[in-house]
Amino acid sequence: DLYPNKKAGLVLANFSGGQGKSGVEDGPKYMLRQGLRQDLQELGWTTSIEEPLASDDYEKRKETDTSDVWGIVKRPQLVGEATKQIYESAKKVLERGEMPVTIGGDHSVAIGSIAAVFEKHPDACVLWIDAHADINTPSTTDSGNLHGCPVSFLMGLDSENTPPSLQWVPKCVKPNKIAYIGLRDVDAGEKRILRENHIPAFSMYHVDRFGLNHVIEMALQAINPDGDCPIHLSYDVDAMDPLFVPATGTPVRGGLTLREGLFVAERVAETGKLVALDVVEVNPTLAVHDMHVLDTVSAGCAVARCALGETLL
Ligand code: Z70
Ligand code: MN
Ligand code: MN
Ligand code: MN
Repeated sequence: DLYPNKKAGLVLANFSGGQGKSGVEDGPKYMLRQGLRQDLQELGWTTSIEEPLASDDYEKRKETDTSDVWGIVKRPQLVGEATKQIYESAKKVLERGEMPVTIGGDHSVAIGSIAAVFEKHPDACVLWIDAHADINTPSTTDSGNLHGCPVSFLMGLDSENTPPSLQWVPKCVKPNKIAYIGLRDVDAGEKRILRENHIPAFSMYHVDRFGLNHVIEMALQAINPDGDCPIHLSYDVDAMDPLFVPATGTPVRGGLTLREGLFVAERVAETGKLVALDVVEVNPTLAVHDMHVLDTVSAGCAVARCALGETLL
């Protein structure tokens, strides 16, 4: 069995402060209502639940605290506090020997989960599945939204311009320890950062050019050449095409098909090296039909099931 222990800690990261739209904080609720926990238990996983954000009303603070800005950067205090709580929860999960499965929320929540994973597994690597690179720094961001910046903090890029509330984030991810798949909406400043740091980044062009299977092999080869490193899979559902995942904050056409999106998770499961998973950017309120909610939430749950071994025979 690729996952002999089969214990998962679901970290409910119901947080929207890394971007402007509300609704993404309801992702965890919808995925649980869809039956995620039972699904994983049917696959043989024992599951626990962590609610790192339960003791404060982050949505209320998002609406009311207009002074939480740092230059162009929006809500650094809120994001700093929420991600620190997520970090503490993910650490607890890891200390119990369980796999943190962090359910977003916007992608800033990966600051917490990835920081925790690298504390436990300093030799880990990150596979970042996304239409976006999320590697802006406070100096390069045009939007000021911190869900577009998590990777830069985790890498310690431009650390002299890190807002004080995010200075707790360990600079744990080296440029040869993260690879991207699915990119198609990358800012000019982000392209420069990817290029200058030689970060392995595979866009939809590469998926079309080489096929997804080969792209995954190249990505894993780049960050995990000997195949022995623990893998953190950080999965933004907007990597998949809005045909299949319409209810997300920044849909970009021309993405992975549903099968391709699940294949990435299946292939990672097959390595037997997965130690943590994020599923983020499910925003049920951005659906215009009930079918859009169902499609998106179902796709998010399917990513989690596939990553935890559902389709391996
Ligand atoms: C843009 C920014 C982003 C997700 C949008 C977009 C970032 N690069 N990430 N939606 N998931 O605002 O920095
Ligand atoms: Mn809400
Ligand atoms: Mn993202
Ligand atoms: Mn994205």
